[in-house]
Amino acid sequence: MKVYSKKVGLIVLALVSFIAANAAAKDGYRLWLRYDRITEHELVAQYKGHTTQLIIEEKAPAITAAKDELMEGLNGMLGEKISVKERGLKGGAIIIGTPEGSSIIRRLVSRTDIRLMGDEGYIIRSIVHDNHPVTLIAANRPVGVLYGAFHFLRLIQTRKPIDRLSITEAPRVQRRLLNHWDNLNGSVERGYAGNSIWKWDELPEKVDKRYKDYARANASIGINGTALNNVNSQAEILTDKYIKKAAKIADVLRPYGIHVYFSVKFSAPVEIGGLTTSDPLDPGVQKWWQEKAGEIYKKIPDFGGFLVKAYSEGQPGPQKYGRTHADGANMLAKALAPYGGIVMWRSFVYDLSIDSDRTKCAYLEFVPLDGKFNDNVLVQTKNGPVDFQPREPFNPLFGAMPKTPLMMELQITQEYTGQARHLVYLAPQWKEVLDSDTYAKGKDTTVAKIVDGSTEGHTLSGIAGVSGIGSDRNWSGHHFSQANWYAYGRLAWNPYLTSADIADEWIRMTWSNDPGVVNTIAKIMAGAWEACVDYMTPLGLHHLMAEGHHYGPGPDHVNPIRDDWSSTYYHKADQNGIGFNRSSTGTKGTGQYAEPLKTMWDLPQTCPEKYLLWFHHLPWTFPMSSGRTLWEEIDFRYNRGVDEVIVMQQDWASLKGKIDQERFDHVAERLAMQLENAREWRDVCIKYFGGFVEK
Ligand code: BDP
Repeated sequence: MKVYSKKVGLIVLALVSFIAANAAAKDGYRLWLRYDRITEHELVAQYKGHTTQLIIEEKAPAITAAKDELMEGLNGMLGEKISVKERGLKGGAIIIGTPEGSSIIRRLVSRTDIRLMGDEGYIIRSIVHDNHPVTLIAANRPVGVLYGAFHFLRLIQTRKPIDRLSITEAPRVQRRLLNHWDNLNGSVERGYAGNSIWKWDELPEKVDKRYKDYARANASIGINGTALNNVNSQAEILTDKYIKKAAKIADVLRPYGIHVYFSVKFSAPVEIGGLTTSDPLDPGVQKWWQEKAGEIYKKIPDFGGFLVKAYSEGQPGPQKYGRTHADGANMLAKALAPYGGIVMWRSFVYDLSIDSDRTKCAYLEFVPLDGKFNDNVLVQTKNGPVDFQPREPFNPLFGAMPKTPLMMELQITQEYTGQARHLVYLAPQWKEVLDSDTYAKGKDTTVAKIVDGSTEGHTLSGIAGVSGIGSDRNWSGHHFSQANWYAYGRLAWNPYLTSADIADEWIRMTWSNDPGVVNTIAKIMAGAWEACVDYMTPLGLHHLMAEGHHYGPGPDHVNPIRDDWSSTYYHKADQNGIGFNRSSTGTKGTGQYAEPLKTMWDLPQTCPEKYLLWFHHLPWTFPMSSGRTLWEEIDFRYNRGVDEVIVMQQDWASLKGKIDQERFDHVAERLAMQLENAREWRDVCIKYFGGFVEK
């Protein structure tokens, strides 16, 4: 009887923990840090052989964070509590630490080797010590140890061997930021996953537990900075009240190596400082910003700096006082310099009085300022010259400002790519830009090499992703939008990774290691972006979306206020043809690119078809490489896009029963919506453009 009840007890216990694990597994909250129990027995035995104990001598917050993560991850995946101690090897051990804090690390890893890894890099190495298998995770600074711990966990999460490791890793880009377009009232501009996760009204008294999970997720992919508020900024973020609130967030993020930044409003000295001017050359204004910087650093000693959208889309800027972007940026940079802060000054400007072709404006305004920015200023530049369209050629500023570190801005939130309703894996889009050769300094001067600073030897380098994170339980709205957050972080760390490799990691960590599941999801993700380009804006078309929400199609949209907020401005379709002539016979936009791109893109015959209507206005009968006419090709692409979504849907359906029902259903529902939307895009655009074509 006793035996029986013990058995029942065990079964109940097992059932309860199974249900608990599954409840947590289903809603997507844990992102790619799921740490579910590994069921392959042989693998478990192998992993356990290397992970019976964790040896740590240091107490730095980032090392404690690494310890907590390793314990949670290993316990979760292997089902056995790892013992943590300071010394005394027995069985397979993981030893983590820095040469400063750990005598064992000092003994077992050469200082020179570690030094090479820089401030954030790490070494993971398998050795045999005292006859025990040992994994060393060593770094110069505690945060490197934390990054190394996440890497080590990722190996197990993706079922890689861990017995003969020899890994050295260091980030290629120095500042790897998320930009939250979060307003202080809790709303998120272009956010599709609920409200802001920053609960300003509760802070500083109450600190939401979610901030720590946010920090863990970001640290796991190497993100080391976050601009907390919208680039369309409110001056209040700089008041004592908000600095105190932000300081609380910074306290939670600090152990995870994440620095807090503010988007600031250029008119803040007038709006909240009681001054009559915000002129950057005015000594009173300069003093105000210097004092403000002092106040911030008192409460947030590792504050990162300011992000600024100036003189763009109604935001105030130095131009009001007859000053330049450089005058404005340098004034702020001077205020931050004593504390090591930086300014990220955006180049997202398009004043049509400078040029009637919007894509040319930023170049014309910023290139003359090259060399005029202070050392702690980055010019933050969107991947393409319009605005995060499904596909754009790279922004011509990349390569055109050699003396200035250009920070690249990508959009994780899917403003123009179906928001949180469409499954669109954006890493291929970002890779297309990063891998683009600018030819700025001869062949193989890729955008990635400009962004990481290697082309000109800039030590300051940066990349920013407009966050898609919100208060939704699954953080990103769509389970697959999480992949864009993940991929962004991995590419920010190393822009030379491939989108397929990143997808493979993410799928294994987020969905399953079952090869069938991995292959199917990988296939869906690999084609998703091109499908979206096909059903929204094929062949270089752009900015065809409906106004305001930027979601559905609106090729006929004409904005009465601004020409360049109209779709017709971009496609210029008429009886004679379609496309924006930016060639030397048109706006001369191609002239902003280096040779041989300039010449190649200038002629429709040599311009890649993916950019054809971006640079050229062509007759509907223009012959395409497929043998079809341009009009037939447009029609073909729109239909192909829809067909691709149908295939994505079928592929997804084949996963039924192989992944948890809750996430399966959620994605299936969204795919149905995506298909409906794709058809709408096709039908509306084909009907509208078809109206111009002579039948
Ligand atoms: C556009 C968005 C707008 C942003 C702007 C920006 O529609 O909400 O404020 O970019 O980047 O994509 O400043």
